[in-house]
Amino acid sequence: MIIGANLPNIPWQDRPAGCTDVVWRYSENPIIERHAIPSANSVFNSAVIAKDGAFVGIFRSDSRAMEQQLFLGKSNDAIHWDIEPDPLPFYNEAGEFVGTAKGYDPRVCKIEDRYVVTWCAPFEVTGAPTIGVAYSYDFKKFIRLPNAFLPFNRNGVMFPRKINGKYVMFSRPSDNGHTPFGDMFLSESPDLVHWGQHHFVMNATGWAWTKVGAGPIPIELDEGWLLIYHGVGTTCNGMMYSIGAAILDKDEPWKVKYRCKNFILHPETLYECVGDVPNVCFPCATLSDAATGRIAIYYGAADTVVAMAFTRVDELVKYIKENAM
Ligand code: BMA
Repeated sequence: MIIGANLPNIPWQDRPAGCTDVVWRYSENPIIERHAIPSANSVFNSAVIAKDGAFVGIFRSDSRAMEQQLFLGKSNDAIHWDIEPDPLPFYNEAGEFVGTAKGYDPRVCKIEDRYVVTWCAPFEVTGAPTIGVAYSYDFKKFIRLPNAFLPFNRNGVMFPRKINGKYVMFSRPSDNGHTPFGDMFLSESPDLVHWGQHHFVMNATGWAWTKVGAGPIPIELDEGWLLIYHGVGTTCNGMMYSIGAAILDKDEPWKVKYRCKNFILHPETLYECVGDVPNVCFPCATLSDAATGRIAIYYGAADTVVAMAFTRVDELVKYIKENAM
């Protein structure tokens, strides 16, 4: 059902005995502690991807000066990570250094021969949030492209192949703060620089009554795109970030075929409910194995650590359909 690579070495645990949930947590969570980088106060919403039989990633850390920065990491098992101590340097297409990676919530997408990183970047001069774009051929040198959109925008998430000849990216127009609204849109580009032809995808509703934003890179299935996303509800004590799932049309991915009315993971454990920002599960990546249908979901917990959860594609698709809105 997954159209993608066979990755037999992704992390995996079977559903624990007695658990009936469609998504279950890794027993050794969190996999990355808050001080995994020397300068870090926290390491959380981060992106990982398979490369050459092993794994690489872009990690979000808030320093002890609360600077939001991105760091490169590598791993042989996608559980234990070696993360560089210094933030990721960017270069322009002429090869000149143009500064280190500032911002948050990275996603990494392999598309054709490039790894494309999108993240919430401060717009020049104003520092307002927008979508930064950079790419690398080798995960060593990263070339920064112009920001994809005007402020204010967050949760820029690419599709892993061109659709109808265009690059496609989700985004979530926002405000300058802790946005109390937000629907998901997607935009098309011929070149990763010029973005337009915008489409509405889904709104905030149900358990995600405040806002929604795309999560990991969508997973291609035979019957459409599996979208895992975050959704937010606001309570008298602040926002709760949970994880949701939907299936989008293959050729017109702004068309939602099924959207699950239940969240698939909600902050429940200590590491999700206690941290710098309590009650946050924020997914930024998956690893999946087409042969077995196994999916490992990587999510930031309580804006403090990185955690992992598992599901199987056939069970998740069945659950989405049986519980569609
Ligand atoms: C969002 C982003 C995320 C964060 C979440 C909860 O606006 O800043 O990085 O996980 O808020 O604080």
